[in-house]
Amino acid sequence: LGSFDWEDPFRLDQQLSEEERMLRDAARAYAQDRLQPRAIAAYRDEVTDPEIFREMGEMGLLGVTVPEEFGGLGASYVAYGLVAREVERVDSGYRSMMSVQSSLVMYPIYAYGSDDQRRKYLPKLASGEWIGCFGLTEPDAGSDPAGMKTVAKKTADGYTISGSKMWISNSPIADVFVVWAKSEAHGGKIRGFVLEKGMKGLSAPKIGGKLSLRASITGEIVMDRVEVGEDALLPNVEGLKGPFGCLNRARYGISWGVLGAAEFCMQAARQYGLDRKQFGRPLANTQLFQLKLANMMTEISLGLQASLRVGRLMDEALAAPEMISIVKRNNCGKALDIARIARDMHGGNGIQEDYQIMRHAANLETVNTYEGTHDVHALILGRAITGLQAFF
Ligand code: TGC
Ligand code: FAD
Repeated sequence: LGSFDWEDPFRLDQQLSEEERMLRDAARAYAQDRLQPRAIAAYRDEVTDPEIFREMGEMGLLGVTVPEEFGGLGASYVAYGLVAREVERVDSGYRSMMSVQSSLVMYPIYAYGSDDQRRKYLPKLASGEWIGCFGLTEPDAGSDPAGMKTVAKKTADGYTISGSKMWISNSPIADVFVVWAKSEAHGGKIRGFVLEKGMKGLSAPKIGGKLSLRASITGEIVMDRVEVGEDALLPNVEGLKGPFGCLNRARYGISWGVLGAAEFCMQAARQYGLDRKQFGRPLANTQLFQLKLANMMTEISLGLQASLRVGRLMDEALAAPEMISIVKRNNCGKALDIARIARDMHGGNGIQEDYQIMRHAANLETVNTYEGTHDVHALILGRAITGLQAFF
């Protein structure tokens, strides 16, 4: 029989390729050396440093799966997941910045864009010189994006886009906006457009007062008859499967990311329990404390194996969206539970910023909601199980 490592119960490490291990280690070193020292203040002061995109670009962490000829690494989806886990081990907001740029901006330009669009945008997004955002959600269309009101009207040489998007990560500092609108010229079907900062009628005010994900800036996208040429249209996709194709990738990345945050919380709770004595013995020497740690380790290790399996299937183009719903939903829900319990295990210290647990717990509230809420993913799975859709 083999030995047991509580930090890697199912020997995930052995299931990775050499290239995946190297990228994971580089991402961990960057996240710990460069992001960790900034995270507490960035969250407290609600500051998003655009320089982080440049740094991530230099490290090759933007567009990990995009081919090298467009500035990416051409690496596996498993590698992308491993990067998300390392970045989110520090803060979900930093992972959000990275995954929006990679899965929600670079991916659609790569998968649905023209050659000109790929050449124009991808290298600068990969280097972090340009920052991207993805506008799907609207004030009155969140879980139900088919209800969007943003509209593109045909003009002589392009389109006029009007509408507003809500809760858009990166938008106030974005150079490139991938937005989804109902296009009158395409029978009202949803089409993607690439807009650029500075276009007349385009603005992106910041949403203030967030008590979660404070290191990642969030805003609106307001489009007041923004005029674009035909070259702004993403030519190769039509309908909701356009944005959903991007969401599949981002949701998958999140399934790894949240487990990085959960691992941080579990490891901190374990150390706290070993160091802190009450009733004459370490807290970790009590049955209740050990039960909580055992539950955490079990959920994290099962979640990692599931994400690895889905990632391998993605690399073979065999992953179904429902598989992604399972890991996005379960890993987010479990990570949120783990962070809340770790907060409790730290007693009063658990609410103090230096311990970093409360920040993770608050962040995970957002991650459990965006990219399809916990309940919406249950309905996607319920539909697959019963053949009956229960959204309305
Ligand atoms: P439904 O009838 O199910 O499907 C409409 C069309 O879309 C296709 N489709 C998919 N294609 C690829 N991948 C998927 N996962 C797909 N899901 C659906 C489907 O085949 C169909 O195609 P066609 O050709 O037949 O028209 O659509 P519905 O309107 O009934 O959708 C229901 C529901 C609830 C599943 C869906 O709307 C949903 O997932 N809602 C959640 C919305 C959401 O996730 N929003 C995310 C916004 S972006 C974000 O949060 C970024 S945060 C990032 C960060 O900061 O990290
Ligand atoms: P609603 O859809 O109004 O849901 C409210 C509640 O009702 C939830 O509990 C939900 O599960 C439940 N509910 C909804 N429908 C049903 C149903 N049929 N049956 C039962 N219960 C239901 N969007 C983008 O497009 N781009 C971004 O970059 C982006 N970044 C974000 C960053 C942050 C910090 C946040 C908070 C959100 C972001 N979002 C982004 C938006 C996010 O995707 C939405 O908030 C999410 O999809 C939920 O939509 P909603 O907030 O309108 O909630």
